[in-house]
Amino acid sequence: MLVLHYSPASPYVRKVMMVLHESGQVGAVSLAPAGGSPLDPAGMPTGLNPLGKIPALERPDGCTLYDSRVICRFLAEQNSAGAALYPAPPRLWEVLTLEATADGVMDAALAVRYELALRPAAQQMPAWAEGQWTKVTRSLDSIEARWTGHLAGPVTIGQIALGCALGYLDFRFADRPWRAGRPALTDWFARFSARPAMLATAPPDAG
Ligand SMILES: N[C@@H](CCC(=O)N[C@@H](CS)C(=O)NCC(=O)O)C(=O)O
Repeated sequence: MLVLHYSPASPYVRKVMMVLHESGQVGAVSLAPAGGSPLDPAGMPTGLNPLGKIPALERPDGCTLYDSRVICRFLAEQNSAGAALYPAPPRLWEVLTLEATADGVMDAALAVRYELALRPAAQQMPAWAEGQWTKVTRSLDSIEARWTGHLAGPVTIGQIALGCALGYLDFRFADRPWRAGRPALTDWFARFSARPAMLATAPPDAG
């Protein structure tokens, strides 16, 4: 059986879980809890992913796959519902670029979280964190202005990544509201959040 090294708080893991739900493959994967950070990688599957990151998908008869983009694509190729998440070119290139933008939002937000949560206050660099946050806001503005057409049609990996990125902002950055001035994204996310796959993969309470 496939084993997914996993944390319910990770937005990248959530992408993988969303693909499993949307393509009806939840039962094909068992979950192995993992957790950690660059400062504390002991709970990470470093023997399987030398980068020490999750998600990582262990295959009984092949190499371990890592990076959510690789895992999602692999899982999507297992059946037609999964394959539909990746439309044919030329639309594919736009869908993959939307996914890359949403992943970049997660990367920048996670960098801010690590800076604020892991680095001692006296060593923090607010300008660096704000520079990362600007990547978040600039990307959301770009999606609001130019990408809403891609949010209207059937679900794609781009939409899944965006849903996970916005869910992560709500989960970790409630003090930095992203909805103001972005009515199209706000409406879309409210509708997308009602999908069974989104409800089933919601992160735990931030606490
Ligand atoms: N590009 C990777 C990013 C994965 C990632 O950064 N995951 C975080 C958890 S949210 C992690 O494992 N962090 C631990 C670390 O960076 O050492 C992907 O898409 O899978």
